[in-house]
Amino acid sequence: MLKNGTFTEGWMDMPPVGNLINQQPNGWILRWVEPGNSLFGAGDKAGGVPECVHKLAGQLPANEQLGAKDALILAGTSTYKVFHAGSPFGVELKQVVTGLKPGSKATLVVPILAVLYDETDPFGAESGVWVNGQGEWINGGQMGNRKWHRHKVTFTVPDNGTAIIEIRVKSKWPRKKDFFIDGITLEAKPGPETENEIPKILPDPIVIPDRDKETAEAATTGQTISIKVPSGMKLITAVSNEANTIILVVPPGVSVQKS
Ligand SMILES: [Ca+2]
Repeated sequence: MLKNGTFTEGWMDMPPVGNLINQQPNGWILRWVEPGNSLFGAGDKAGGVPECVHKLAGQLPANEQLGAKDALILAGTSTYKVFHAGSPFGVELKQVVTGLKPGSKATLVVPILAVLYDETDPFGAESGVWVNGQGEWINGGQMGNRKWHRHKVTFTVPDNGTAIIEIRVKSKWPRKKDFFIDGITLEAKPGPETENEIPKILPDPIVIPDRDKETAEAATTGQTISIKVPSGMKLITAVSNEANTIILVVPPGVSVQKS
């Protein structure tokens, strides 16, 4: 099931970027778009690395506490904040949830609040949520200023019982923007216990909305390779995004011969 949707279960410090030490919440994979790179496939580029940190209740004024009028905390005693004072940026939080009941319906809700600072461009800030590649961006004009927008994704759990969750925020202009994320919930049914099941190495689609999708689609399709596996050994396959490349992982003591 989903881990640490409340941002109360600790974090790991990321390698410093200058003086900045970002916090990767436990249970999540944090990444940001490197300055100079496209903001998730758009024509706009990141200009800086934003600060990605937990804000604890004690660091917020009374009106921003849990349950208060302008609450920035929706659950527990902390909230997750992503912000930059003057550079475009893009950030992703990702989590792979396994062990869900195949074929069942599940609902993910991700509340995100943007502080727009008098931004006039509705696309100046955007946020979005994807599950197994399905989802969409919502722009700042739709989100509103200092309002919790609850991204809701309802999906059918695939055969592998897995939900790849991707939460993204981006700021397009060299102007100040803050995002707060908290109170993430996944309503889902657990799958049957699978003690001896062969683990599946999952293809990671790295959902890239819009334009840079073609990298994934460039892979050659319709080809078959054959591989001979010694008896007593299992074969596990996965799909990668690398075109024209076959990656073979073998146990110790096994050598590979290319025919
Ligand atoms: Ca929280």
